[in-house]
Amino acid sequence: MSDTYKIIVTGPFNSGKTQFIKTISDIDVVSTERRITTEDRGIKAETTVAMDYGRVKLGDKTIHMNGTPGAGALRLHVGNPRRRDERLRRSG
Ligand SMILES: Nc1nc2c(ncn2[C@@H]2O[C@H](COP(=O)(O)OP(=O)(O)O)[C@@H](O)[C@H]2O)c(=O)[nH]1
Ligand SMILES: [Mg+2]
Repeated sequence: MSDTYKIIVTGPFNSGKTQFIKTISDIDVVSTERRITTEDRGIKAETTVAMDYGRVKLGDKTIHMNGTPGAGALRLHVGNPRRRDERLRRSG
């Protein structure tokens, strides 16, 4: 019988989550990269807006990997409301 695992790859913006999944996945990664239009575009051109998905087989184990958007994007929704409003103003 084969075992199936799911892991969540999470962390701050630009920490290598998407690259990690692309590097170890056996399949073409399902990605949701979109061009950055805020001040962060100076750091990199594209960022994950929904999820990354990849899959790797290790022996008889199948590992599904789900990558989150960077914590900066999540902070827009769950973080300190004052900072969220400030970010929204700055990102237009
Ligand atoms: N030197 C180095 N750069 C990396 C590594 N992983 C990712 N990067 C670079 O770091 C930047 C952010 O990677 P990305 O996967 O888009 O980060 P994410 O925002 O966490 O999904 C990109 O320019 C990558 O090429 C790594 O292991 N070593
Ligand atoms: Mg990413």
